[in-house]
Amino acid sequence: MKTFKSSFKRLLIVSYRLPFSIQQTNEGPLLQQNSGGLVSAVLSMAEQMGQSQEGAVTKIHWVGHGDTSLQQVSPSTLENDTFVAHPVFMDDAVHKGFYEGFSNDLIWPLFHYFPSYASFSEHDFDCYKQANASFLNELTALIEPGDLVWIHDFQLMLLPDLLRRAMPAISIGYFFHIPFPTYEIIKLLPRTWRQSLIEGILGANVVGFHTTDYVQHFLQSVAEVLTLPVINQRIVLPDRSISVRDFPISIDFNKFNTSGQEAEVLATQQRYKSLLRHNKIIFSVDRLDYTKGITSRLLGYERFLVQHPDWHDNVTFVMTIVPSRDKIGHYQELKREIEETIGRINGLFGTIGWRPIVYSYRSLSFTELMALYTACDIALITPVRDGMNLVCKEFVASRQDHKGVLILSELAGAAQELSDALIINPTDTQEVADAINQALLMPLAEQERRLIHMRKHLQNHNVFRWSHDFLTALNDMISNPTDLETD
Ligand code: GDG
Repeated sequence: MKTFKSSFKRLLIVSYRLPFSIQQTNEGPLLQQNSGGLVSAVLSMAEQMGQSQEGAVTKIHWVGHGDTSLQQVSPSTLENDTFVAHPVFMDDAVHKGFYEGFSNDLIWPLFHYFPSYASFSEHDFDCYKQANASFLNELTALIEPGDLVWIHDFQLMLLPDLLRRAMPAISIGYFFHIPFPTYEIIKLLPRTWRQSLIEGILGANVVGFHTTDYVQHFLQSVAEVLTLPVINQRIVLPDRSISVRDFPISIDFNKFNTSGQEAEVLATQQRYKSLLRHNKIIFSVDRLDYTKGITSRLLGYERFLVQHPDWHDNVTFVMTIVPSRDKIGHYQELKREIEETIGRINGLFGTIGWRPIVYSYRSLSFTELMALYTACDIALITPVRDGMNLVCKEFVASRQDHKGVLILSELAGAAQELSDALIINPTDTQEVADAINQALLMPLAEQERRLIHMRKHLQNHNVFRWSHDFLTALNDMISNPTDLETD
């Protein structure tokens, strides 16, 4: 693992979600740390940043939205060996307009190219501004000279500029986790909104996206909205410049590579294989979301079953959907559509002894997820738009046996890196059906060749490299704020 040489004192992470939640137990409230990608990356940064002069391990401060469970516990509970959490509390109505409204009902659909799902509300934008200001208040109370602030994602686009105005000398990084769309989409936002959002992001010293396409789209919007000069991917302001670059997020390769060998995972995997009568297994797991291309995936599988009756009874599609935002109309509609389609396919093709699709609407434990990654013959990942998509990377990393085929949508950011997958367009039903057939017939030597190539890439480009590269770029930018040489 590379060591990170920093010139800053403390790292402050800011994201909508905190890295842990509170579980109520008989012994009182207990801190439960999440295990997501960002948390792993930041944990490794904590290790790399090493120890403070007093010998104590440097703790990472994390500012995020505080839900009601956090309101009932004392601040001293919100700390463990690695993190100190700083919850941002806000009025319920403001939170609703900020999170459910502006973030999830406008920015999410718009930036994933679903403009017809976007709802434009002045009230929600007002809440978004208030919520970003609440994050600013928490931060300014916390920041000490020499701190570095790393802000994440589309819920906090205004925060970098708010912070820059409050503390002009502070070092700010900003990373955007979803696609940044072309200017034709940004142009749908009212003029003053798009200007505030772009100016908001430009408060940072370094702005990161998953792919070079998103970088180009962002720079195009900067040029259109603010007419600022761009030299070598740096936006030039009178007093400083801002570096805009791609930093493809990744996973903890070793964790997924080794977890597949754990006894509990192996036992679960064997149980699944025998329950599915050693059929070939196609697997997918996604949050319930219209961006994930779940319906077109089902239609591709249905076409495959129509065209290849020889595979009936010999293949099973294990589809897991993780509940998400299911109080929102579009999501309820999507769930109904998915479940009707699954019912129709199982009704059409199923027999007493064979269900073509085994569907569950719940979250999997890590052991179950690993068992399915390692048991399946095909991972079928077909978003119609996805910033990156970590599931496909996790599948590849978990296949120490070099068996299995990844079918991946060209509309996922990950497709730019994982070109040894079978790359498909998810709306092309025939292409999906053909890819399933091709994957089922693929010789083991070809599966191995493709997987080895992708695994090597992910081993070298893991989540630790992602955070290391981002913070190094930020460190360099702060050391040379006006140097316009290529990064
Ligand atoms: C956003 C962007 C970008 C999923 N189901 C279960 C489960 N998961 C875990 C996976 C994976 C993560 O959740 C999902 O990550 P994705 O990247 O696929 O998607 P988003 O949550 O939409 O994330 C995305 C990402 O940010 C990072 O920048 O890649 O494009 O939309 O780690 O393993 N984990 C368990 N059970 C489940 O049922 N245990």
